[in-house]
Amino acid sequence: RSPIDPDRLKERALDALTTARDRTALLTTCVEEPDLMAQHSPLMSPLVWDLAHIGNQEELWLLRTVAGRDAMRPEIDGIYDAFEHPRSERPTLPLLAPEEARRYAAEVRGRALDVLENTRFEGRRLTQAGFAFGMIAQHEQQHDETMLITHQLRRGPQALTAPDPEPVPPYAGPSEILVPGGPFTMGTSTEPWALDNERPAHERLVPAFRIDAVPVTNAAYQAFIEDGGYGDERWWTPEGWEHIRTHGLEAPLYWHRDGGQWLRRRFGVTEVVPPDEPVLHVCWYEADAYARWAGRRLPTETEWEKAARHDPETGRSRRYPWGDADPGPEHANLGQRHLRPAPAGSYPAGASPLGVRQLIGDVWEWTASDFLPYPGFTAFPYKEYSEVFFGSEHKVLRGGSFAVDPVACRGTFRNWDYPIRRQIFSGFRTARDA
Ligand code: AVJ
Ligand code: FE
Repeated sequence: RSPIDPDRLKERALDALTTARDRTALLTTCVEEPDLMAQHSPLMSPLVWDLAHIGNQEELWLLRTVAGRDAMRPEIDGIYDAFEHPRSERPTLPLLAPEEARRYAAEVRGRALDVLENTRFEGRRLTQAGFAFGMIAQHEQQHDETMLITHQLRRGPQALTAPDPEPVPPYAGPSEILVPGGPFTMGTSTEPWALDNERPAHERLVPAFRIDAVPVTNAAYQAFIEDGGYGDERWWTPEGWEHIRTHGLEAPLYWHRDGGQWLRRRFGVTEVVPPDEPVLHVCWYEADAYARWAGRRLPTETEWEKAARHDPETGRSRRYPWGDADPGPEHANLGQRHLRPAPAGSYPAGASPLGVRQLIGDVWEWTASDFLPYPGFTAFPYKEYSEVFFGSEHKVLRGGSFAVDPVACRGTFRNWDYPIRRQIFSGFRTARDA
């Protein structure tokens, strides 16, 4: 049984597409044209590539695949195929100029809304429960997060602003929470817009473990730095040690020391690193080393999801830590409402039944696990979303960040990246065997 009212799915699809486009518009109008065309880091595409790629994916899935229309501009498909050109090469391609890219994406959207109106949310799997529309809204929001990453990498004056999260009293609850052992249902077969890698629901047996009640904070991470953590080989995997030595890493990305204190650059503004905020912009190797230094370990992906979804009273897995209701502003810091994580201990209304906080939103949380398919996985609707990334090269991140919209974030949602990446909005929490 789907927790989402099927009669409202069309309205939700329209709403999700509109919300995504508003965000895209903001991220691509708050800087001048040269900043849209520039490559701010070889890790990222020019913003104008993301803009037209968003339109091109929407055209491909909603206009051509769902509605059977002909290609509007077949000559640009190759340019916006993420697999044809690596990000570092994209500035050299004959990209649509900003105005042209905007017009193309808007034209696709106009037609896609007609398709939405005329499509029955049933029949073939692509249109069942409006999946294709939900998938495209999620795709756009994922690129909106990618574009925010590019904004953070960009040098120059502040272009984006948002109110800060509400201050909260320092977190004073238990530092870790015992999650009892026993079976747990991981993944989903009922969430209508869940992507292929979240499916199907399946049972896993999880031994009891303890997990941090809140994400690791800047203050805690600074203690690791001050204790010489980056210079002590004992805490690092061989690959991690090699990586930090080669690249001279000694603190999270964007941090620099100024006399006795740590400062960081955040969307064009330099500030003192706030002690109570979840640590941000660490790679998997750093998260893993911190955990070992603390006498702990990263949670496995299964443990993370059990902490987030398992209701010990009913044995059921919830959609979110707080229940089945969609995320509201009282539950989690999502959707670029704020441009930073909220202090540790925020959102008590978003806690899991056992009291674990901030699992959803704030920072993506590195887990110990490789990105692998669930038993019974089938690629849908295309292998290049998940399947080609399965294996030991990528580590799983869970829970979403302040930068991701609720449509692309839930208890089952899986993200992944290379263990060296830290331009993403990544943090972590630690765990240990019970
Ligand atoms: C799921 C965030 C790893 O950005 O590479 C966007 C999302 N896939 N377009 C990525 C995605 C295709 C993907 N991540
Ligand atoms: Fe994409």
